[in-house]
Amino acid sequence: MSTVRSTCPYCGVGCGVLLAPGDSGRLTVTGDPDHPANTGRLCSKGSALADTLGTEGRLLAPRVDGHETGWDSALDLVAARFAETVATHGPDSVAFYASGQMLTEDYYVANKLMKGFLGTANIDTNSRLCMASTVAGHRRAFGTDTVPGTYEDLDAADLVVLVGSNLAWCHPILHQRVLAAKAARGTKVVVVDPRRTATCDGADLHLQLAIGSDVALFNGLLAAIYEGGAVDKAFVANVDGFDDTLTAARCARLDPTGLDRDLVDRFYRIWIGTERVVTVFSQGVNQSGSGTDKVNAILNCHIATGRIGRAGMGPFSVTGQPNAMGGREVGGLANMLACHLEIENPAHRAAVADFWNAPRLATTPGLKAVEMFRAVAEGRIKALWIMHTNPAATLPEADAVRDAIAACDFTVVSDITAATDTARLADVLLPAAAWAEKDGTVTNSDRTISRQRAALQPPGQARPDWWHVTEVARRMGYGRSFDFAGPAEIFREHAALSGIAGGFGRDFDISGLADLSDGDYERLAPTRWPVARRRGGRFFADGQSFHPGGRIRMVPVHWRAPEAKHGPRFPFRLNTGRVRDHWHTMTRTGRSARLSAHLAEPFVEIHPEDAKELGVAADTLVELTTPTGRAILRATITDAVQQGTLFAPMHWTGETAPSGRVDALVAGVTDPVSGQPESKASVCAARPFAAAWYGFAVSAGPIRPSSEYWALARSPSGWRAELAGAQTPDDWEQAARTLFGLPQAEAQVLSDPARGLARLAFRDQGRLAAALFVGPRPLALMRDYLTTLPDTDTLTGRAPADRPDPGPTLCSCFGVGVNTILTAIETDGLMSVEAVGAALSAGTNCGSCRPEIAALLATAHGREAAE
Ligand SMILES: Nc1nc2c(c(=O)[nH]1)N[C@H]1C(S)=C(S)[C@@H](COP(=O)(O)OP(=O)(O)OC[C@H]3O[C@@H](n4cnc5c(=O)[nH]c(N)nc54)[C@H](O)[C@@H]3O)O[C@H]1N2
Ligand SMILES: Nc1nc2c(c(=O)[nH]1)N[C@H]1C(S)=C(S)[C@@H](COP(=O)(O)OP(=O)(O)OC[C@H]3O[C@@H](n4cnc5c(=O)[nH]c(N)nc54)[C@H](O)[C@@H]3O)O[C@H]1N2
Ligand code: SF4
Ligand SMILES: [Mo]
Repeated sequence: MSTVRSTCPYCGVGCGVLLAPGDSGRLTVTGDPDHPANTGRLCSKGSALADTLGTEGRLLAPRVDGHETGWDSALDLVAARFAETVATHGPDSVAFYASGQMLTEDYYVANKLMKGFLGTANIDTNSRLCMASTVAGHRRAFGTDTVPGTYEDLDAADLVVLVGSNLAWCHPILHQRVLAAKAARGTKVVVVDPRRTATCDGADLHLQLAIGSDVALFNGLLAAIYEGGAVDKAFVANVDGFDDTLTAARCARLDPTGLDRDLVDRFYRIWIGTERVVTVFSQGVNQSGSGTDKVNAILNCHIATGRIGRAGMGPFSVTGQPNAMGGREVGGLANMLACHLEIENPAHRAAVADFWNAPRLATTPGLKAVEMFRAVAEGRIKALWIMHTNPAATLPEADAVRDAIAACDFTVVSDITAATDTARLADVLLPAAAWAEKDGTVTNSDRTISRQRAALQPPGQARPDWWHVTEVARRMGYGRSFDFAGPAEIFREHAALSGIAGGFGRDFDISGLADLSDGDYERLAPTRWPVARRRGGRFFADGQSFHPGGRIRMVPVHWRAPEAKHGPRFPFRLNTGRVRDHWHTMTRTGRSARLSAHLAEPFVEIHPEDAKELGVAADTLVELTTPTGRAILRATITDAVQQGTLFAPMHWTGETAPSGRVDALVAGVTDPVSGQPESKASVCAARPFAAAWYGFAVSAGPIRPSSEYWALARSPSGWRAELAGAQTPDDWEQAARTLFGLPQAEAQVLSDPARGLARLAFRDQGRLAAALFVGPRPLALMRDYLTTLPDTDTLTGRAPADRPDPGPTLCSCFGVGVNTILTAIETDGLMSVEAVGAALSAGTNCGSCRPEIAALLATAHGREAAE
């Protein structure tokens, strides 16, 4: 095999990668120097992609009711049940729940089958939880869902404002581009986030506003733009809604942001005084009961100043998933048709029906994600197909969603593994080919279409997602319309349909690619759309929109408080989001020991004053309750969060930490325009979890915990687990044997029941098989050291004298711990991130940990200065 060019399957930056055979047949993954998104760089997740490949844990054959079967019987069953359900209960009794991680070709056929042939628009996607508010905001302003920004704008900007975006952890390569611009041209960086994040470390200003108050902040900016005489009158002359929008912005009496007035004025002055300003926004904006209004509040400021669609300026929604954009292009949302055509527009419908030769095209919008799963719960949807997403863990009110899927008459899940909260509930499981095993295209945040290419054979019977869909379509009698030999054919059809959309004056037109040969498709280089026969170039600088009449619209918006209301029973507001080294429900990143070392268990950030009042000590466990669910999480006491607010990451599931399923806590409240859930502002109560014991386990083999709290992760020599329970077991040795599945192994037990301490080691043929440490309080252990011991012949609680405790891993590429870095800073007098890199290599590969190293330097030198 020679080197294969492909695209990273994680975030919407869409970095190019090179796949090449490495030692012992393992694939190596490096950055593609020729890809415009990353020019060779990769973040920690991209750098560890090779760790996540391999057949362990993969779903290798179709399963019906838990039993392996062949493709024919599984596909026949799916086709028969969907056909039967439509025939008996009508088209709207079936639904498809898709994903912004599907390839464009997979997505296109799923959308075509549902909307064109089954006759229902009940196909929605996890992008509803992700980008829907941006889509709705763009459509209100521009008449279509067009992202005006490009990555080059970040390089050319003099001010980058990051609103509700933890760019350093969630789009690390873009963050590095912003920091490079800062170094090269002095670009100022402003972060607008209720929480202090790693992104704030490289920022000039952090506006730590109250959760949900962004509309007020940007309405204030619009008023200041007007009062400061910064309106671009020539541009606004061709804009609708200016006066009403300004009036709405200026009528606010209240300031809900909680921000210091001087700080806000400084921000307004910088924004107004800097022509080249890019306002980047992400989930802190979208995932809100007023998400669409937040989007328009931001767009309004750029439109009023004419700072849009020109080099170095514009509003810029950065997409989360690798193909969130592609999904929007094919019409993966329940309220879109295809190629940015509208389901409510009869002319658009007629054109698509004609192009597809569709027997019964859906005529009205379908159910959006949250409504869709409510319809499942109520039995209105009786057959459901879930592809490439894990809704039982990631939709709000996740416990109710889990129950709904379990109770659904017929559920099909296409996944690469059977070990997910959703796959465990399926009637039929279809094995999917994974990244690096399949071909297709994805569109990144700046509209660049890139190829994903296969470098490996799919294991067992796994087949690509597009094939699952077309085979079911064929069995339902639609073979002629789904007779695709491969992704290239699907892509050509999609590109041709986009030409029809272009004929209607739509933005998404890639008809210039409709005649690619298979060879051209194979070689397709990263290409930014539009690639039209009619027109190309940038959008909106000419003041033209896609509304009838062609004028851009400003939209009057008013601040509203988050939907869920505080009260004495639920006094906290719960914010949720992501960590640096994990991807969503961890079915891939969780397989990598180095990615699991950065943050190995679910946690909740809680302000020191709140912790004191609740009696929560550092590293103890906290029980959170909301009107919809309950969770137990590790307390991280920090003033990064504001008093009265909590932050918890979304990544842990029934597989990795059943009491840490954060979406069980999140209310199913949605934005009235976009239907996107308010995932960052649930009301919540907190109290200490009364743990009788805390434990830490390492093992060469699988660990099977059953205590009230547990969190499982991969480690360099097998597995590691954090444990805690409300009741102390009578016999630790018996409990540990069950935990490790080691009924026979030779045990070494040290226990001090009076003090609640126990230490157990199990040996197998002289080597350490597993060990368990127990204490009455959170355990101070050298965890990163202990995780290296299973399968060796040592066990001491302490690191050997010649091997100091490295502390928690910060740099996952080189496995460098916090203590190692702090010691080097102190003993070698290191002053900069570069100096730390030169001494320890930390931060010199992917660079994702550089903000955290900078924070360590600041703390260490701050401490010295204080001494
Ligand atoms: N490491 C990693 N990277 C990822 C992903 C991953 O799982 N892991 N997932 C990808 C996906 S799909 C997505 S969508 C993106 C998400 O990327 P981001 O949106 O950057 O990530 P989040 O952590 O969800 O949320 C961003 C910030 O919004 C803030 N926030 C909460 N409420 C408000 C508010 O009312 N106003 C403002 N201004 N801010 C608020 C939170 O404090 C948080 O720091 O990341 C992508 N990249
Ligand atoms: N509380 C809270 N909840 C959130 C969010 C938040 O910020 N806070 N963020 C929301 C956002 S922005 C998003 S995007 C969602 C993400 O949520 P999900 O999409 O539900 O999470 P993933 O873990 O990415 O799920 C992807 C699934 O696809 C499987 N898979 C991997 N590769 C393939 C393949 O090639 N084919 C198929 N068929 N399957 C495959 C994986 O094993 C996994 O089960 O979560 C949302 N939920
Ligand atoms: S920034 Fe990281 S996760 Fe995102 S595409 Fe690039 S390498 Fe992949
Ligand atoms: Mo997302």
